[in-house]
Amino acid sequence: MKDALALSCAALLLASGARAAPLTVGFSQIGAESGWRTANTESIKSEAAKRGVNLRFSDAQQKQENQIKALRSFVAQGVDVIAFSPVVETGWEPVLREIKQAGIPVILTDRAVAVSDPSLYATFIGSDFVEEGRRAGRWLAQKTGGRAVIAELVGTPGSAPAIDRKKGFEEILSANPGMKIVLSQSGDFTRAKGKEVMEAFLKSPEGRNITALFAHNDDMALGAIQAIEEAGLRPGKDIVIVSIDGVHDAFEAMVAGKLNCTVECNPLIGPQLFDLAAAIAAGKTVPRRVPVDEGVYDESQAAAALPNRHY
Ligand code: GYE
Repeated sequence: MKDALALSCAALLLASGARAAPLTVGFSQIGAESGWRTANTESIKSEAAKRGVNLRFSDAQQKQENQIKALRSFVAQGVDVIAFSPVVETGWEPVLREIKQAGIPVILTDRAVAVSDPSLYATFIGSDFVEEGRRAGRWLAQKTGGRAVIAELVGTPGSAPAIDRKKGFEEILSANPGMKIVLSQSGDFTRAKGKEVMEAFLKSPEGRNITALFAHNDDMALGAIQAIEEAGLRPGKDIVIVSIDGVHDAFEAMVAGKLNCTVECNPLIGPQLFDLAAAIAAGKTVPRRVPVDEGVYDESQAAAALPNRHY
């Protein structure tokens, strides 16, 4: 009854030529851990401003507890739609149930959650991280002729991209017995941690034999490149490096011959996010899963592609 009334009011407003109230969207962002994340935030904020969406934006500084607090405050504020990029996959059911009870639709952006009740969110817009891991693995298999002693810089533990990228990459390794991961540790998707962990890798006994590095994102690869150079080795030559995201600095590193390949993960999802939010708020049915378009770029394509990179 309440819904029907709200709908007829909206219809009346539209018929009278008046503009409906702007959409209020609460967005809980993970943090600012990488170039990818900065571009993602910028895409969401600028698209909201362009469309006149009333955006309540909250930065969780990479802490799940801060995200949960932000989500609860969006419920208290009675926003129209809640969107968030979950830092890790698990631990969301209680707060998602509270949001559902308040009747507010949820859009997951970028990262997925593991929940047993699929009705706890309306849709998920983001990349296929397993496929990104496969793409990195396939590229490395081709580049090395299927022979590589690999160090792996893993993303944030428990996060969807860290779990899925590893899974996709290892799928390719299982078909290539000459490729092995000998070192694997989290660099938390940041440049500083990527550098620190790579330094430790290079000092370890296994580290002396590394011929390749798989980093779950560009920022960790960029940090590792510094560590490799400081250890007197040539990144991109002595150690072949493949990472994921496709941020501007990664393209520059490829042009400089220090990074060999980046698998694109597109952060510019603001327009698709607010299309979905508007459709859901208008009571339309939307797909459960909305993918993002992406490619793979190696060093031979970097210089030509660089001027057109928007993040
Ligand atoms: O690859 C990484 C960021 O969730 C896809 O998070 C995102 C990942 C991205 O910190 O750079």
